Amino acid sequence: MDTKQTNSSFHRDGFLYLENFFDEELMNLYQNKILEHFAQDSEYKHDTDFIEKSNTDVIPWFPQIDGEKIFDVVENDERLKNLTESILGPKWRSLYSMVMFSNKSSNGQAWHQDCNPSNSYVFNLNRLVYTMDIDESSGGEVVVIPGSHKKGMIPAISECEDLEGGITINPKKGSLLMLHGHVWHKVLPINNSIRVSTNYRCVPNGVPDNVTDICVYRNMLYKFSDEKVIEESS
Ligand SMILES: O=C(O)CCC(=O)C(=O)O
Ligand SMILES: [Fe+2]
Repeated sequence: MDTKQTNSSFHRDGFLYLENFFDEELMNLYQNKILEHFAQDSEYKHDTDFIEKSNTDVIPWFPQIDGEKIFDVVENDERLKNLTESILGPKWRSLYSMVMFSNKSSNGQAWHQDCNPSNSYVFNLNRLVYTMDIDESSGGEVVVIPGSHKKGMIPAISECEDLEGGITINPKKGSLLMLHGHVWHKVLPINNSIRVSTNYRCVPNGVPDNVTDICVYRNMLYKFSDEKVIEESS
């Protein structure tokens, strides 16, 4: 892997998608653990107001907090650490890993930015690992607007009906998607199967741990820790 090239394409586009990054056996172990967990517990954890307003239909799980050691393997992967360091620079920090589960025929995630873009140095990096193939038939493809991490706040719905210039990624099992927290992105509705993704979030040196506490949608800013809409945009 040419880290100079991957680094410059990440900073130009706000994302980097790499297929066949993780081996199949590891992905099977992850997927089985995830399905086992959600077979027992697929209650919504977000409050209903949030689900309705944000149009975000995912159920989170923090496997490392639950002591699931297998989820340390990606975290400790030297290639992933090197790639992260080349993008974020020295002294970056891991925040947590979070599995996101969506039921069949659910809504996916509306357009958003993971955190406020007002300071270009203050952002999170998502390192998304896909343990199953996601395509047109499953639904749940990821749409990203290249370069939008440099364009500030995502436009309110009244400013323009739809956002132009998105590219659709169909993440394959074993792939890695590095996504800048300021980039405008969404997850399309889920069709014929459940959908899971696993995110290893991290931040550059100096960025606070709670950087993703306020998420930016086209209709609002939402603060997770208070479970409150803090600003509505029309
Ligand atoms: O599940 C995905 O593919 C992307 C989810 C997302 O928007 C995020 O992790 O910030
Ligand atoms: Fe996101």
